[in-house]
Amino acid sequence: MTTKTISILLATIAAGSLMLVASQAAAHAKLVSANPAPDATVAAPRAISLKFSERLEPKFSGFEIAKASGGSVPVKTTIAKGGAVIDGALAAPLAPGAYTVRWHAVTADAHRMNGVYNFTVR
Ligand SMILES: [Cu+2]
Repeated sequence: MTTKTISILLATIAAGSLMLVASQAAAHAKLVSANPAPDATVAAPRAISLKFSERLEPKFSGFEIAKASGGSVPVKTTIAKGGAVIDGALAAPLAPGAYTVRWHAVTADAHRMNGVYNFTVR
């Protein structure tokens, strides 16, 4: 093999693995939208809702909410069977301040994804 042939071969392999990564990523749950939205400042929400790109496994998907100043916030999460939305019901409206949402989502292919975002209650 010439050096040119080898470099073409390597470029082909690199392109192939990029495509593989892209197709695997497409099968993973991504956060599509949320209410309150990431980095938003909102009036005290009664509920928090996260929408994903894929159907989720309800047993293994959910989220927690923490106050930036410390301490977690009780939230009961539910997912409709075959659904891509995690709904979180709050026992009480949130007090003014900064909050962090930590979500975990498992899709039908058993891949677990995690994410974190913040919002502020005015
Ligand atoms: Cu996956």
